[in-house]
Amino acid sequence: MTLAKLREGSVAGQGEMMAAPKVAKDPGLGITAVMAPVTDAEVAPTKPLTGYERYRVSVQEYVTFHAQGFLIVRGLVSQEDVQELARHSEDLMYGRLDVPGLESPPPGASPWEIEQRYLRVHMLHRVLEIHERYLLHPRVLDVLEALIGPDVMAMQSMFFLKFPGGEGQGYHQDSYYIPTVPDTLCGAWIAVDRADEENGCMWFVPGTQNEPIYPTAGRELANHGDALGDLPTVENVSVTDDSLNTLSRVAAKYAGREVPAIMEPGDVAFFGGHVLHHSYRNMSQGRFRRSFVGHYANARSFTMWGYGDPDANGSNYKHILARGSTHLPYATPRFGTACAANTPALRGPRASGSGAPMMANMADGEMMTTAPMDMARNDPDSHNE
Ligand SMILES: O=C(O)CCC(=O)C(=O)O
Repeated sequence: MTLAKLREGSVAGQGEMMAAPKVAKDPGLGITAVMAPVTDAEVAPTKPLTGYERYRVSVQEYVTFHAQGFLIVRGLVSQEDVQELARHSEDLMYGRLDVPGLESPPPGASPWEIEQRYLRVHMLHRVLEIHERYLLHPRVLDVLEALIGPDVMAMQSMFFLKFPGGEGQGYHQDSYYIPTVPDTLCGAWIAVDRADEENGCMWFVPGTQNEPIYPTAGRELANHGDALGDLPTVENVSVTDDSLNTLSRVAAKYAGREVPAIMEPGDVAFFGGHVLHHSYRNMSQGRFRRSFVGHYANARSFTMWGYGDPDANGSNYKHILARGSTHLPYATPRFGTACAANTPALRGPRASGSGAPMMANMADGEMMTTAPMDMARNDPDSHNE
């Protein structure tokens, strides 16, 4: 992957549409993607999850997510889990794990050299149990179930190791990279370290969740087809220089509204696929800004995203059914992390998932018939009689 390619937006930053090699790495950006195929033969038996208290989203949280395009749920992930991710990040950096596609540090490298090798790694849930487990973290899925569910598919994982001095990512919209139809994409960003202005936290532009997805040249039809008559193209999405990245002009319509997502370890930011966001370089002297990020969609959304597979029947079969059920194909987690794909109790709505009562009530919904016409039906006064 080259920086030029990133600028074109064809693979930019979200690890999609990556071509044939099993491992792709751009040394300049420190982005590594591992694209291991999954076969049924490799799928491990289900490991039940214990010890997680279900998180139930409040009405206010739901409203906030829609009103500002993102929601931060404080302390959603335990400190124990965060510490596991932090320890794991050191194992990855220092080459203590044998991960296909990740090179061990060269002999004699200094800690500084070792820690600067990777800005982020992509899609390791296909090769490491711990990444699968955090992509399918039950409390993260609890929130997604409320925001974009009840049926949830887990599509992408990224582990940011943003070291002091590590680059940011310019304005972008995630659904540009990961289109789904209907468009239900949502990211979940788990803070491993405190993230603030100094070490390159995320910034969101509330209001932009109502904007369409702006295409780059050559991708005009990718998200909205030709339904929007005056949709302009943009250039250099994800590039940090705002004078090149013309999505910054969309952000400028919301001047004064942009906010930093200041987060403590264990806080999780949920952000929809349309909201404009970006991050700056890590300007701190010695503070990492590590985070584990998953991207999800409603499991009933169709997608062709992933690995450059031109299969017109979609790529849903490659993405894990995390919660609920779906009429579309889906994948089962390779390492057996409990989720809807391998645990009937989480499958719903016909099983016992939280979608069950919802679906049952749907069947009972009021019928709107055309005759006989009841003129008083929508007249508020008629109810006072
Ligand atoms: O963590 C960052 O700096 C950027 C992450 C991001 O933009 C994303 O996950 O979509």
